[in-house]
Amino acid sequence: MTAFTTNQLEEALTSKLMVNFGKTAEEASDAEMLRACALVLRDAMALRGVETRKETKRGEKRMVHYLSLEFLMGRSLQKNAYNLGILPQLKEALGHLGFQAGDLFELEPDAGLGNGGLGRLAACYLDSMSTLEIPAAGYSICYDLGIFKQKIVEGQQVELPDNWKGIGSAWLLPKPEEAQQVHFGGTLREFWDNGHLHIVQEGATTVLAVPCDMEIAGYDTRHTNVLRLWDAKSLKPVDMSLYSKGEYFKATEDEAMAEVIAKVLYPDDNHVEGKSLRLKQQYFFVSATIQSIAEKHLAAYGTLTNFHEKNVIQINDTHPALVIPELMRILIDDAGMSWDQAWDITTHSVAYTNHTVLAEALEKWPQDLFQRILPRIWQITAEIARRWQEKCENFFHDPEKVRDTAVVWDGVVRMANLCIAGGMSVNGVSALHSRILKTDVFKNASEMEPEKFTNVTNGIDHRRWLAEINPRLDGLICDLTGGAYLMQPQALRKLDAFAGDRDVLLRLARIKQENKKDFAAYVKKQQGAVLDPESIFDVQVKRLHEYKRQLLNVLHIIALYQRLQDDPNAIVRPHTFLFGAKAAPGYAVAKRIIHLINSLADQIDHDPVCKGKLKVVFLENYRVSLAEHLMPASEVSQQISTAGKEASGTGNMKFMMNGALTVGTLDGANVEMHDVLGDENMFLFGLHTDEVAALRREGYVPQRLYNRDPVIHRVLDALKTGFRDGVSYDDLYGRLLFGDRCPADEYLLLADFAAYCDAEKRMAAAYEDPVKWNEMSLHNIARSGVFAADRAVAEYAERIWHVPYRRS
Ligand code: 26Q
Repeated sequence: MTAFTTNQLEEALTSKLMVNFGKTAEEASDAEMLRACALVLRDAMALRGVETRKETKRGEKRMVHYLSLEFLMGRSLQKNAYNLGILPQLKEALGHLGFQAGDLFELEPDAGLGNGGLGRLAACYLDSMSTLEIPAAGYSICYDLGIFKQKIVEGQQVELPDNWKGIGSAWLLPKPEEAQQVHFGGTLREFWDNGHLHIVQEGATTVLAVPCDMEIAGYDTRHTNVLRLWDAKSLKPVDMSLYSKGEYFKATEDEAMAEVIAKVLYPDDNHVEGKSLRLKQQYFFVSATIQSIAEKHLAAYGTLTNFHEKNVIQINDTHPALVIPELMRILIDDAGMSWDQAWDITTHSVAYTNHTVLAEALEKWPQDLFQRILPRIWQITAEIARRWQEKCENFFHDPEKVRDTAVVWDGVVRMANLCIAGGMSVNGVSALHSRILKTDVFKNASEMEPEKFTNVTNGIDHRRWLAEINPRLDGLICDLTGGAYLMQPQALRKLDAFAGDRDVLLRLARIKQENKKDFAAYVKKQQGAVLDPESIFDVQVKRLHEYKRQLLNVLHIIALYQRLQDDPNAIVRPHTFLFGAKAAPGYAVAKRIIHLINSLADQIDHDPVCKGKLKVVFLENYRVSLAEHLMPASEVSQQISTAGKEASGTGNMKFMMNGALTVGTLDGANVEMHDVLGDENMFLFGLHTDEVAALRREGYVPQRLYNRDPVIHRVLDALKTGFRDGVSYDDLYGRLLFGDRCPADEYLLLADFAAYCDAEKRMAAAYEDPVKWNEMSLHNIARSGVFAADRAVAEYAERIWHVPYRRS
C-alpha cells in the first residue's frame, strides 16, 4: 500500500538530484532537495492519477468538476507525504541524506492562489474528494503571483509580490498537448448553411490556455484527482519581422495582452472589483475548462447529448458563472443542438454555491463591457435573460419581483441571478446563511423554484488542520480512541467520555502549553516579537473587513488598557491578543484598522503598567502556513462578526478542532457550533440576526451609546487622541459616530460592545479554573467532527452531485 519504503525514497531522491541538478545529496542545497522531494512525490502521484482516470473511464463514472477562481493550497510536501502514508519514511530518508525534514517543509512557499475562506474551502474539498474516491477535478488559473505578501512598515501594510513559482512550480505538470484556445472581442458574423444558422466571431483576439496539473492524492487510497491550473500564452509567436525592424513593443504586444490574464490574483475578498481584466480571467478559465471537459466527454462517448449524465459542474460562488452561457455556446454552436436541448443539459449540469450576502460582493457587470469582450456569450446571456424574465413575469405578475429576479436589468448583468436561472442547485454554506438566502437575498427566486435551494454547511480538512499540524493532539486522540477519526471524523465524539478524567485533562493542558511554546519560538524567529506562553493566547485571524469587526476587538483592548491605567491590578492573568489579517490593497478603512492595531500594540509595549499583563501582537503576512503553526497554540477564538453577515466562517472550525474556545456571535457556522456545544462550552454574546434587523428598522443611533456609556465614551475618545506614535484615528472615530457616505457604525460595534466585554470577562474567569477550561476544550475537540470537509463533501455527493463515494 505505501508508495515508498525509506530506502526506496533515499534512492529516488538521490537519483532525482543527480538527473535534475547533477549533484549528490552532500552537494545539494535545501532548495534543491525540496525540489527533488516534490518531483519524486509528483511522479508517484501522477502514476496514481493515470490509474484513477483509467478507472473512471472504464466504469463510465460521473465526474465532478469544481470550478473556482481561487484555490488557497498552502504548502504541499508534508501534506502529500502524509496522504501517501510516507511522512515518517520521508523524514527518515531525509535524515539519512543529511537534511532536516522540518527545515525543508518550512522552505516551501505557500501556493497562495486565493484570498481567504472561499479559496481555502476549495482546497479542503479537493482533499476530501480524493479521499472519498470521487472522480473529480478542480479548475482555476495558474496565477504567476498569488495573494500579495504583507509587510508591516511603521505600523502599516505594504504589499509585495508573491513569486511562489520558483520552488512551488515543482508540483505542476504542464500539458501543452491539451491546450485550448479562448477568443475575446471581435465582431459576430451570422450566415445560413445547410439549413443551420452559423455564427462566427471575426477579428477576435485568441489566447492560448495551457493546463498545468497538480495531483491531489487522497488519504489511505490510491485515488488521485487533479487540480488543473490554466496558464495564458500568446497564440502568435512574437512577430520577428517587426522585431528585426526594431518595433519591439509592437512585436510583443499580443504576447503581453495574453499573458497578463494569468499574471495576478485579484486581492479582493468579499468585494467586487468590476475590472475588465477580471472578466477576461473568468471567461478565460471557464472557456478553457468547459472545452477540455467537452473534448474528453466527446472522446469517451461520441456525443454531448448525455453530458449532464456524466458530468456535474460545481461553481464556487458566481465567479465562474460564465460556464452557463459557455456550455450553451458549445452545445449550440459546436454540437448543433437546439436551444431547448442545450438548456436542458446545462440546467442539469451546473450547481452554484453562494458564499456571501454582502451587497458589495454580489457580482454585476456592465452590459456594454460584457458585450464588447464576449460578444457571443453576451448574445446567449441576453437570450437566457429574456426567457427567464418571461417565466418570472408569468409566475409573479408583479413588476417589482420581475425586476428583482432579472438576469439583465438596466444595462447590468447580475451573475447570481444567472446562476439561479441556469443552475440545478443553489446552496448556502451554513444553516443560517442558507435561510437568509431563502428568506431575504433570493426570496423571490426561491419562491418560484424552492426545490433548487438547499444548504451544505462548510467543513475543513481535519487531516491537515488537526492530525498533520497538531501531532501532539493527534497522539492523544489516537491513544484514547484510536486512529479511526482520520476517516470517520465523527469518532472524535468518543473524547467526550474523558471529560471527567483529570489525567486526560492534564495531558490536554500540557499539549496546549507545548504548542504555545513552539508558536512563541516561531514568532520570535519570524518577526522578533516575544510572546509569553503563560499568558492567554486570544486570537483573531482572518481577512480584514469591517463586518468581521476586528475594530470591536480593538475597542475592548483599549478599554482593558484604560482600566489598567486606573488600577494596575485590574488584570490578574496575563493576556496576549494576537491579530493576523490582510487588507485588500484598495480598502482604505481596513488598512487604517491594521495601523490602529499596530499603534495600540506599540503603546502597550511601551507602558510599564502593561508589562506581564497585556500584550498585542500583529502577526505579519497571515497565510495558510502561519495558520498551521498558530491553530494548535490558540486558546481563544474570536468569531465576532455582526450577526447575519458571515456566511459561515471556517477559521472558527479550525480553532474548535484544536481545542480553542470561541468568543462569538450567533452568526454563520457559529450557530451550528452552539447547537453541538451548548451555552456552557462557548462564550456567546451580542445581537441575533432578527435583533440586528429590528434595531436597524427602529433607527440605530450610536451617539446615544457614546453619550450614555462612559466606557464607550472614553474608548472612542482615545481613538481621536491616538497613542504615543502621534497618529490620530479620528476617521475611525467619525465612522463609528457619524458615518461617512454610509450609516454611522454600520456594523453595530457599539451596540454589541457591552455584551462583548462581558463575554471576554466570562472567558477570562473560566480560564482561572483550568479543569473546567480543559473540559470545555475537550468537548470542543470531541464535537468538531461535524465540521470535517469529508462530511460536507459527502453531502454534496449525495444531494447535489448524485455520485457515489467511499464510506468507512
Ligand atoms: C469578485 C469579483 C471581482 C473581484 C473579487 C471578487 C471576490 C473574490 C473573493 C468576491 C468574493 C471573494 C471571497 C469570498 C469569501 O471568501 N467568502 C467566504 O467564504 C467562506 C467559505 O464559504 C465563508 O466561510 C465565509 O463566511 C465567506 O466570507
